[in-house]
Amino acid sequence: MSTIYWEEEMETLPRPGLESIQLKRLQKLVARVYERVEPYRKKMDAAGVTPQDITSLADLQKLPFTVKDDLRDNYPFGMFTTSMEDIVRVHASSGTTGKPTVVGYTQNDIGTWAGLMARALACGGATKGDMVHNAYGYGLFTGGLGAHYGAEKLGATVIPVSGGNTKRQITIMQDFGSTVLLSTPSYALNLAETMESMGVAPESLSLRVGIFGAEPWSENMREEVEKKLNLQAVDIYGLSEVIGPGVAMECLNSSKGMHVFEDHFLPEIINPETGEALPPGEKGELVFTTLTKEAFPVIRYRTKDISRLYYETCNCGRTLVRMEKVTGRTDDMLIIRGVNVFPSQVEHVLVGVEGVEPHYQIIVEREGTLDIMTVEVEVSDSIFSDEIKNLEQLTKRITRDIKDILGVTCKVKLVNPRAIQRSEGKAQRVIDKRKI
Ligand code: DLL
Repeated sequence: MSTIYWEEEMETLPRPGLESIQLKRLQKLVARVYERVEPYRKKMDAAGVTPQDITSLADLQKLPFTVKDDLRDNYPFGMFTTSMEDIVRVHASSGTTGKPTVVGYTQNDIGTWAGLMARALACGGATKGDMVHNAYGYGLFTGGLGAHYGAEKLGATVIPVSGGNTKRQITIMQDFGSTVLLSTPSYALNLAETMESMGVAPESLSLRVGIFGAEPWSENMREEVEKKLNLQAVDIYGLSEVIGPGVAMECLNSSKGMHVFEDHFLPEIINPETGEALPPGEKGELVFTTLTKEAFPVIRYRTKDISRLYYETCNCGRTLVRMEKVTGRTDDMLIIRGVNVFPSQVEHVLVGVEGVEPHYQIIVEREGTLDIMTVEVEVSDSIFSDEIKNLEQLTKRITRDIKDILGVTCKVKLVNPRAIQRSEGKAQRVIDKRKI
């Protein structure tokens, strides 16, 4: 398939040209936040850095990081650069603890975001002629409205279906001829399963591409969703604090992650322990500086997402750096008896085992001083009706694979088909009872 661009000139700009745009935008941004946002000014003063000190992109490292707590401390609107009169929309991310993070947009920001999402959709192969089934949640979550404005800007037809009411969604897909599905990967699986229960064959739908994101999903999960929904699945990344969906997007040719829209977002990878910047190709925590946002720019925002950056030009022609698929967050990582475990690694193992379904949950408890990890996973209908012996073998096989691949001993509990709660947005994969 030939490459589809939304803004070809920007997406294929040779690096020197791109970097010069980035530097100009960065300088403007730093001056603006220093003047208008007290928390930024205070931090920069404490670090002994002024806007005039930013004379090259490397000078970015002189600036202090921004973390979620900075946003919480200034809840709800204390980090906005504009007066509330100029804010036309707010969104919020819930998080698991504490107050939500509130983000704001001016009219220009909404336009920038729509352009970025149009770019992302085109990067994933969507065109004006598509029927876009938008099952990201509408509301305070940025997924629904963010994708909606982008699909409209692209000129596609949007079905603003949001999450939930799954059977009705399938009827809509059939009747309206949805060609592009936008949802979380876990909700895509939920849709696939419901289709099966309704006797709807994936081949009878018109779906061509699925643009899935907002939560980590393994390569095995990609294969599973592609098979079950008869489409090509591509990854989309974003976070509310940076803009929402549309920060980075996988193209149809890439085997190496998602293109970061670098003319708007400056990425860095740092060592999460020391804060030190890491060279290209090394794995660490992703940090973003927004270059074009008006209402709520962020400087060196620590995402806690783990990734790495690849600077080689992609064979799609885009010169934009690629970020590796996010497999976990620094705060997602479970430490089980000294071994680091990411839920997506467990998923990768489970989805590769025949007889189990890609529905699972990880429960972590503490018995005395010992961490106990239990992996609950659903078995398929056929296995479930088999003899006990098969179930025992399956349990042993999964326990062994997890031990071999992750290096951790866990308990495996096979559960009935459909015993694990289905997601309508982001799936809850881990219940850590040590924190309750
Ligand atoms: O999840 C924005 C979004 C909506 C992205 C729709 C893609 C599609 P938040 O609710 O603020 O924003 O959550 C952001 O979700 O820091 C990652 O940990 C995770 N995340 C987002 N996209 C991906 C992805 C939206 N493609 C947090 N792979 C981020 C893995 C992802 N994790």
